Formats: sequence, C-alpha cells, structure tokens
Amino acid sequence: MFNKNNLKLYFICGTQDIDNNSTIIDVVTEALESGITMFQFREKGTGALTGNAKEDLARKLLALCRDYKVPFIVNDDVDLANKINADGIHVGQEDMDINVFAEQFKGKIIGLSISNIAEYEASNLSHVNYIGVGPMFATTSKDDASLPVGPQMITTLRNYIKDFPIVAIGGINLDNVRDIMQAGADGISVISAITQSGNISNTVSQFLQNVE
Ligand code: TZP
Ligand code: MG
Repeated sequence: MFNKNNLKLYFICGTQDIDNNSTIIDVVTEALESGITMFQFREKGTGALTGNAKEDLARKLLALCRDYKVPFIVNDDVDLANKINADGIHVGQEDMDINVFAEQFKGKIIGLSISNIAEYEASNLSHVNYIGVGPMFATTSKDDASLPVGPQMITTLRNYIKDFPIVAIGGINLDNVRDIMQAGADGISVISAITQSGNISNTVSQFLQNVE
C-alpha cells in the first residue's frame, strides 16, 4: 500500500490553512486533480474544527482521496484515524509512543516527525514507514515550529538511515524544491505553497517536474 513514490508531493492541510474565499474541499479536490501523491488532514491550531465537525470533514476528504487513489493520512489523531479507517497516521515526537498503537494500526502507513540526529537516535523506526524532516526553512503554517534545520539535515540523516523513506517539510516552495531533492529527500510536503497558490494546478505541475 505504501511506496516511497507517495512522498513525492505530499500535500498537508486543514481548515485553518484555507482562506475565506475558498473551501478545503475545493482546494483538496484541485490538488488531487493536479496530481498530489499523498494527503494529510492536519486540523490544528486557532479555529480548527473538533469533534463531529472534524470527523465529518475527515470522512469527506477521505472519500475524495479514495476517488483519486491517493493515501489519506490523519495528523496525530489515532482515534479518528481508526474510526474512519484512514490509510495512515502521522505523529510527532511528543505525540505518542508509536509502539502503543502500531499493533492496532497493522497494514496502515505510519509517519514520524524527526528534526535532528538526537531524535533519530531516540526513535524506534521498526513500525514507521517514513520520516518527515524539518522545518527545512522558516514557516508560518505551524505555530510551535522549531528553528529551521535546512536541507543539510536531510543529507546528514540520509547517511544514518540509508534508503529509508524521507520527506522534507517546512517553508518549501518552487524556488527551493531543487535544493531539497538534491540533499537526498524522496519528496516534499507542503501546506502554504499549495493553499496560498493562485493557480494550484500550475503549482502542482511545477512541483511534480522537480521531484522526479
Ligand atoms: N511541520 C513542520 S513545518 C510544518 C509542519 C506541519 C508546516 C509546513 O507548512 P509550509 O506552509 O509548507 O511551510
Ligand atoms: Mg504533533
């Protein structure tokens, strides 16, 4: 089910990332139509939906992703991911011990955020399918983002981790995507480069040309 090609252009968003003049359904539909390779529902921060509203939206987005055969990943919320039968879950260092839910999550995609070598060394990757490394550059999409680590961190981790799937995150745009790929990433994950794009189809095509 998971293949590292899924990491090439990994789009992440939640309602908090969408401007008032658009809807998350429209943005995700256009991104899927344009060729994103994986999607993460990250409903988080000021104004984020909770409870039934969050679950209803997740189910709609999951159905959309299924139409396009694109894996649907839930950020952090293991209960929601299980309840709606998502394709996977992405967790941060602080979120949860992966071994606790890996059992109930068999056959699903598990992603883990790693920012530095110390976190890598402290992480058990036996149940993990890919790691998200960042923030590469400064970002305004995550309130509690740590300091940028730069593309060099990909190269450094690559030496430890060999061909384990790595996706880069944080401040990635069309001007710096080449540097990220040259550093050894299998792909990029972006929020604002797509949600803030005036032409999502064009932006996605240009990203895709740079991650091959
Ligand atoms: N984790 C590290 S940086 C980040 C997350 C969720 C935000 C990435 O958003 P953007 O807009 O692509 O910088
Ligand atoms: Mg987290």
